[in-house]
Amino acid sequence: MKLYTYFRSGAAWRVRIGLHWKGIAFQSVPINLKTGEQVAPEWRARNPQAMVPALELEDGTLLTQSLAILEWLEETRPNPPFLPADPVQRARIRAVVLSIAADTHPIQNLGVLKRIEGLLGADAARQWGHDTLVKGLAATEALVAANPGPFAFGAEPTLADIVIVPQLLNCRRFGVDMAPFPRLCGIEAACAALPAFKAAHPDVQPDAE
Ligand SMILES: N[C@@H](CCC(=O)N[C@@H](CS)C(=O)NCC(=O)O)C(=O)O
Repeated sequence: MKLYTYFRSGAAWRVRIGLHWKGIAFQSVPINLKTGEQVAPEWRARNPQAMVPALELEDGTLLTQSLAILEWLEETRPNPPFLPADPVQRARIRAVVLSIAADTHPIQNLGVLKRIEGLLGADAARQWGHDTLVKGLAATEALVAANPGPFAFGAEPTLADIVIVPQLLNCRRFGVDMAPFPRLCGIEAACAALPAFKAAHPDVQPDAE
């Protein structure tokens, strides 16, 4: 399998964690978001959304959207699982996932920030990114605060942890003060010790700067 990825992309990072977690060998194919490779006609022809990640299967099928790829992984390789058996827990985990992946990440991704910068300037774009992240973090912290640790939903990591960890590094890049989010920082520390999270970290990717 080939993963079209960028070392700093939070969405690609989610999929890298998922692949390592399931023990699936893959080749990383970097798409450099800084130089605009994602909008080049060759890439847009493959992924009309002009984004990473995308996973190319052995038969050439290209899967896009990190959550769709992770759900495909869970369906085709159920062990070890990302999601518990209990439907209520699964729904609660997916709610945390979507609080980040649907309600926070998309409104402060590279394309959005570039557009704000073009309309209102670099300071406005940076402020927008920062404030959007803080609002999202506060909601996610509250959603998991009462759960047992050390992971978001107890003793085992789940899909929620896969999505939380990349988001926290993104927050640090925007200079967000993490002190008000102790539960999320605890989750990050617990995940940092796991091999799948270590292997997927941006710093150890072939295209890391
Ligand atoms: N919902 C998508 C989001 C993908 C996404 O936002 N990718 C970013 C990197 S994290 C990207 O490719 N951005 C390029 C751009 O905005 O030009 C997913 O989960 O896969």
